[in-house]
Amino acid sequence: MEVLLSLRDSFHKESESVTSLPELQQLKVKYLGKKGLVTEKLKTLSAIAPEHRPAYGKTVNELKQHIEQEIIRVELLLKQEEYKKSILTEALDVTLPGKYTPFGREHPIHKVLSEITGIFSSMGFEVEEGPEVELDYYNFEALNIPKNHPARDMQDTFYISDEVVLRTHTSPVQIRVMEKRKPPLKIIAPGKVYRCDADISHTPMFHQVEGFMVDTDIAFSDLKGVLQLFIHSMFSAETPVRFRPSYFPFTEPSAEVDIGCIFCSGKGCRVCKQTGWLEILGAGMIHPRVFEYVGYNPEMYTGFAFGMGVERITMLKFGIDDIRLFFENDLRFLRQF
Ligand code: 2NL
Repeated sequence: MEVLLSLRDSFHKESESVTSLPELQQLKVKYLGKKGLVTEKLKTLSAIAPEHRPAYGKTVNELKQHIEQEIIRVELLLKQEEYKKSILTEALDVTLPGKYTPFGREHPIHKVLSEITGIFSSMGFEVEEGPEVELDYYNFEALNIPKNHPARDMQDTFYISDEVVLRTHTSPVQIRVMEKRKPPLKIIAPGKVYRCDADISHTPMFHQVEGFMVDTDIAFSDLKGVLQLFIHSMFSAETPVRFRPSYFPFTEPSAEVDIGCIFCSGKGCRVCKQTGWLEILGAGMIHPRVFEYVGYNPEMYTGFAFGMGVERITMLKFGIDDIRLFFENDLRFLRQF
């Protein structure tokens, strides 16, 4: 019994000096482990005189339970200590100034692209997209651009193979839509296009919005009305608009659309080359041969189509004279929009 009492004392002395959880674990093994000091005492019960055994056994068990409880208590204390320490050392100072994270913003080209599609959406046009790597058939053939047409020249088109190109306009999107669906259709096709060209007014990739409308009796006057409304929404309701005869293989008749120069109000300046007018769009009535390619009866349907370069419109809108600024990603330029 005295041995048990001194075991209890020595445990208390040791447990008081424990300063970490691993040390406590070692102490636990020392007393309660398989070969622990208390466990040994239980194993040697048979060496005790039979009349003392019940009392001895009871005391050993009480000692064991006491040590178990003590270990749990000390463990809790140590954990609390550790937590307090971690609060002090890992504390987050909420009064420190935050790290500055600059906001990004929409690229000017994409802003204008969204504005253009927004105006046509409000007129009831649907927005369609299509592949940038396109078959020669959709990019040229079905648009009535013959095999020997200058627009097909190696200089202008990025060829992937004999039959595959990077699209040079978004018209192929419209051909694909017409192949799949029957009129009436009012569609715009915005997106990236590619031409093998690079100088102060050309980049190998740029953006276009094309659009078309097909039904049983669409007239040139519909084209004029839609484009005039677009221009007045995009620039100002007072902007003069002029339709000038032109030529595209996929429209007949064709027109180029000018607006009164927004820099000199038509008086003549460097930007409009003293003409008082700026060209912003190409358009026309869809060529009957294009309708034949997509399986529409040209006797039954008519339609108009138009195309514009987004970079060009953005440059005119903001008075930018070098297209390459859009692609250099100089923040001093981009932050101005
Ligand atoms: C321009 C001129 C134009 C079209 C694009 C078109 C599309 C189909 C059928 C007929 Cl599917 N035409 N598109 C028509 C006239 C002009 O773009 O100067 N673009 C920047």
